Amino acid sequence: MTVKMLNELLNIRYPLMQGGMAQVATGGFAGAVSAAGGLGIIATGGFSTAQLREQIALLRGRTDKPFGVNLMLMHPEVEELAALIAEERVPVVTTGAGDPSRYVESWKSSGSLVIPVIPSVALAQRMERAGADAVVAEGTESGGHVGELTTMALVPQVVDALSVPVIAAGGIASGRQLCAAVALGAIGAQIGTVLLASPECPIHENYKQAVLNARDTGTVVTGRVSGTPVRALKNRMSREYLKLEERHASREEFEVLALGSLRRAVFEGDDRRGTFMCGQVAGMVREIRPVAAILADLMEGYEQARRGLPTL
Ligand code: TUI
Repeated sequence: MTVKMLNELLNIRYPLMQGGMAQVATGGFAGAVSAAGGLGIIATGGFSTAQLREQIALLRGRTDKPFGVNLMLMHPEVEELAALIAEERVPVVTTGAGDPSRYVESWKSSGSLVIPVIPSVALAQRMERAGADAVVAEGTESGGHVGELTTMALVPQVVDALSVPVIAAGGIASGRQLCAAVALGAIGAQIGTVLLASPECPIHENYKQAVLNARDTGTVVTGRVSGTPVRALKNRMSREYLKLEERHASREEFEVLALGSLRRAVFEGDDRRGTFMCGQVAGMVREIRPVAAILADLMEGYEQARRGLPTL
C-alpha cells in the first residue's frame, strides 16, 4: 500500500509545514514558506481579528500557493478568529493550546482541511472523532507551549491509535530527523525552530543570534509546575521564572514577569526580559539561510538518510 504523503495531501512541493509560531508568523513569513514549497501558516497569537484579515490578504497578494492559519485556542478573540477563518475559506487550519472540536464542522463546511496539533493520544482520538483530517503529533522537544511526551514516544502511539494521517513535530531540523519521523509512521513534519534562522523570519536580530548561539542544552521548560509549560532559550527571564516556581509564587507575580515577554523577545530582542520560544534543535541551527535553502536541504538530507540506512 502506498501512503499519501503530506505534500500530496496539501498539494504542495515538500512534506513540510510550518509551526504556528505566535507573534512571529506573519502573512509575509508564511507566504515565504509557501512560496518555497512548504505549507506556510499565519499565526493568530499576537494578532487581533482585524489584523489576521490583513495578514491573510497580504499572503494571498504574494502567492497563490496553499497556506494555513494556526488558531491559538487561548486567544482572547478565539470565537471571532474562528469565524474569520471559516469566512476566508483558509485552505488549511491548524490549532494549538486547546481543544478545537466545536469549530471543526464550520471549518470543514467552508472547505478547509483541519489539522489540530496535539500532545497526547487521548487528544488525538478526540480530534479524529471531531472530524479532523489529520493531526500534528507534537513532542516536548518543540519550542513554545509543550506537552510531556517526546516525539519518539508520541508519534508511533498516535499513528497506531488513529486512522487519519499523522504529521510529526518537535525535534525536526534536518533530513535525518524527517526520515526518522517517516520511519515512525508520520506522513511529513511540522518545523519551526529551524525557520527562525532565515532572512525572511521577522524576529529581532538578537533572537536569531540567540538561536545560533544556543547549544543542545540551551532550552528549558518553564511553567511545568504552575500553568502553561513553555519551552524557550535559557536566559535571565527563564531563570527568574523558575525561581518563582521554586518558591510557589502567586499567579500575579508570574503574570507581572511573563506578560508581554514573547513580544519583548520578538520585537525588542530583550535578552533580559524576553521569552525566546525555541525548540531543542536550536543546537543544530548554525547559520542564517533563506527559507527555500532550509527546505531544500531538509529534503536532500532526507534522501541521503534514506539511502544511507544500513541493511542488517
Ligand atoms: O500550541 C502549541 N504551541 C504554542 S501556543 C503558543 S502561544 C502561548 N504563549 C504563551 C503561553 C501559552 C501559549 C506558543 N506555542 N503547540 C501545540 C500544543 N497544543 N501543545 C500542547 C497543546 C495542547 C494542550 C492542551 C492541545 C490541546 C490541549 O487540550 C486541553 C484540553 O483538554 O482542552
